[in-house]
Amino acid sequence: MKTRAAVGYGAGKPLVIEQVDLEGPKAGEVLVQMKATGVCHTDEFTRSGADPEGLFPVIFGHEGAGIVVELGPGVTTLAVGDHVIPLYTPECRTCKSCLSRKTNLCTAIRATQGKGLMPDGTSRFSLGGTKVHHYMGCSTFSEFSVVPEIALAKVRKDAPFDKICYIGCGVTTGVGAVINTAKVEAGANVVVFGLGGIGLNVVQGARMVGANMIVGVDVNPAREALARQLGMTHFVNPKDVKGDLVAHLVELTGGGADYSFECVGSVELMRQALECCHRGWGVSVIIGVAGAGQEIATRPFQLVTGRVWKGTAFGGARGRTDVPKIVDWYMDGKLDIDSLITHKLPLERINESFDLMHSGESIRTVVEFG
Ligand code: NAD
Ligand code: AHE
Ligand code: ZN
Repeated sequence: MKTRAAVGYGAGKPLVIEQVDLEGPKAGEVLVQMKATGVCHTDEFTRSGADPEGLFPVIFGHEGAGIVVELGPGVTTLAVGDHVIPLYTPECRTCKSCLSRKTNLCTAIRATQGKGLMPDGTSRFSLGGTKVHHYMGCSTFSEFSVVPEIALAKVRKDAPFDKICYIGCGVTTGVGAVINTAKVEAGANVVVFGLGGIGLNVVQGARMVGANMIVGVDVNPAREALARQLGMTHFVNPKDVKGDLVAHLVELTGGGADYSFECVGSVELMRQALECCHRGWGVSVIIGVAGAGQEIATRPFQLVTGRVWKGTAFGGARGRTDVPKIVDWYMDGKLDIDSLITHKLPLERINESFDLMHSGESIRTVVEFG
């Protein structure tokens, strides 16, 4: 079949809308009609050429929602017509990682996924006979995509696609980082670096669990109002701080953050996020992803004196189990998604979403498939 998709041909190049050839689902795979997709900073990270795993040509997108239209042989847990959210972190429930109960990082298909391929080592997408890569196992910037069964969360049918697509990455990552990775407790003081599509979900996750201070740090002053609406109690613009930002945050939080989160992708901020944590127990969670060749650094003294550095992917969520619950939280009014979706575009204008991201105008742009 043919599918309308935004194709990335090379680092830094605008995506091109094409009619791409798509093979049907093979064993254990499912054909999904995408109804909506968010554009995450990670799509832009890879499009820009910063991702050491980046491959071209490729169909980006990993924050989608859609409907099952065809099942490959052996698929038993989904039916045609089911509403689904693709998962870049699958949940096979049988690999060593899934069975460990210590991580959400299912390893069943990570090797082929990282090469832009389906689990059998081939791509379903092609153009004029040339292979086009899948992206993070999802490729949601295509009206139709083939996704492994273990990488699809079945969700309720009354939830709007143009909102719940965001649960496919940003919402789950931010809220999950608070609940699953940091396990923030009521009364804790939290510092969030970066109040974009991820950081604002950390803020609302921290509010949900009853955090005391929720300090937001961002160089964009326009982020303050929405962050306060979601639960931020204090705003710090590093450009307005005279002297050292870390010292300022330690003083503001009465000795340091119990938990901090880096939601930008800057190795300098990752260091500041760790060092603003409380001596003896502060935990800093890295969410942002940094480009090829970049490394984090701190004095070992920071860890010797009890601070803990952690990282999280997809907020530590087990997608097939947790994503349907997060959809329920949204539908029950416990999570605000609507305020964070600031822009909507048709697929033909998807490149504008990257401009909106860079100018700081958008939190999330959602592309709807008409
Ligand atoms: P975004 O562009 O929406 O938000 C980034 C925010 O950081 C913006 O508000 C921007 O103003 C702010 N910022 C930039 N420089 C800053 C600085 N020096 N100090 C303070 N604030 C600064 O991006 P996003 O979609 O929220 O993604 C954030 C990061 O998280 C990216 O690196 C993305 O790739 C990563 N990410 C990781 C996961 C994961 O599972 N670990 C999931 C999704 C996204
Ligand atoms: N390819 C990058 C890694 C990027 C990365 O860490 N991705 C996150 C999800 S970001 C979603 O917006 C992730 O899931 N990581 C776990 C994994 O297995 O990739 C690089 O730096 O090589
Ligand atoms: Zn993402």
